[in-house]
Amino acid sequence: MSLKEKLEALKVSTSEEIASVNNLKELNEIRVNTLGKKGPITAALRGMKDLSPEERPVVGAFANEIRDELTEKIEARKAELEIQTMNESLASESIDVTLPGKQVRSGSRHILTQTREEIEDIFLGMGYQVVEGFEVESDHYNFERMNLPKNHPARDMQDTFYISDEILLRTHTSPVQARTMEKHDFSKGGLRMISPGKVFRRDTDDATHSHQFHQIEGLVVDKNITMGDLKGTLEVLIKKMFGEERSIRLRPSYFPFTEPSVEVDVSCFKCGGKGCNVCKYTGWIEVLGAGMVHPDVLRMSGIDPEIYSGFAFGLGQERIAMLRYGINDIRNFYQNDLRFLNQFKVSSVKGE
Ligand code: 2NL
Repeated sequence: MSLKEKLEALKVSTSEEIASVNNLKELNEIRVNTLGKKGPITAALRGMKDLSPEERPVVGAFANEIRDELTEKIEARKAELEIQTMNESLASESIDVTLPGKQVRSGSRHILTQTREEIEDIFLGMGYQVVEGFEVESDHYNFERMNLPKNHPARDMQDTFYISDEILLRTHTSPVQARTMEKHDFSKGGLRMISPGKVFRRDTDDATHSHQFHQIEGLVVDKNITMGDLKGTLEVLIKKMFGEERSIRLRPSYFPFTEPSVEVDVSCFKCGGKGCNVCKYTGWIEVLGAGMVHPDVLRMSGIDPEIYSGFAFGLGQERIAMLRYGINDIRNFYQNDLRFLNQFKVSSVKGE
């Protein structure tokens, strides 16, 4: 058999093999065995040195032709087999798009957080700043600067968590206001602020008392601030929290840090003021305490009470939420019972 005949036979047998092969691995083996360095075509091209100079270009061209033809056939078969492999895997790997999806269990802001944010929004809308401070405070800022004398019962070990003689867990958020007041630059205008946060009192927990609760205090100091400003501001707050139909009432009271001091009542939102079990047949419900900032408290923060005056108030977030939602045990807020919390579930995306 001449070299040309051998090459012709190789072309025929390899073409048959390519056509009948059924996977990419075997096809690759054919390519390596036929066209590779150790394959018959390479060998044929090497054997040309034994041919006559006339035959050499003819056989060389023929060998190249066969190599190109087989390469093309292998590439074409490779493309076919790739599509076939893909179709087979698509057929075996099916997905059921009708299966129900995995449920996403979303959380929600706690009802006390919702209450705080609602109150913050009301005051932000009136140009107040929201200021947070320390939960661990000094006796000086917590009591002394609020005009509570050394022998005042609130300063007793029985009522306050002391860390040392001078350091304690704050019993109200007033120290935040004292710290803000003394830093405020009144040449740039008055101060309008609220301070929300945790406060601590040495109480035995029951349905209406907790040793730790959440307070929001408010403070306005400027020239010409009057009791009228206090009443108008609290009326806005209370109507937004309890309904536009509500009215408020101020009763005289006493706090060491305000003079005069008042307790603030809202007209009963259940009976409208006629008298019922919620308002204990008085028509009114006490919601917070307030007053005009005591001149000594202003003076201790470096503010001249002859030029400036102010009002302040303090409310319990728990009390407001208990009244609004008819919650009768303060401990519900802290037990993380989902049956309680889920009653106040709202979308975690604000405004949705
Ligand atoms: C309550 C109600 C109140 C204040 C808090 C306050 C803060 C400064 C100056 C004066 Cl910096 N007062 N806060 C005033 C009145 C009432 O809380 O029932 N407290 C026992």
